[in-house]
Amino acid sequence: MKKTLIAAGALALAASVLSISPANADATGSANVGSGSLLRSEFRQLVSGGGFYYDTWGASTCTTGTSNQDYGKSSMPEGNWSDVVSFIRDLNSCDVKIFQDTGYNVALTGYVNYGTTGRTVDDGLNNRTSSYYLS
Ligand SMILES: [Ca+2]
Ligand SMILES: [Ca+2]
Repeated sequence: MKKTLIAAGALALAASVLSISPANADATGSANVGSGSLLRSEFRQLVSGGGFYYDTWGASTCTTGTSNQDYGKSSMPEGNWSDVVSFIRDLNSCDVKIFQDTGYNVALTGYVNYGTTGRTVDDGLNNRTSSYYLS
């Protein structure tokens, strides 16, 4: 029984260290995804809002409300962007919902309006995003 508890504790510690220091926090470049002339969202590599960007483009503004998705990206291989997002801004009526894993698995937030100026992601969510929806 005691051994089991120690093992569980070690596993929990390892998991918390992994979430603080993901294996892949460095993008290799900036990326543009989606199509159209309207910028819908911009992710940045650094908590300061600097570094490489990952921009999502669309042909129209996002629709009112968040009951439908206006865009979804189930993985972010462009520029090695999985587990890189530190700062988010959204434009043209879009809000952003980020997920920890590819395929929209493990939601990290509901839809958030980060605004056109943008801001750093909430505590504990740095360098974790691997898929996202815009609505
Ligand atoms: Ca980052
Ligand atoms: Ca992730």
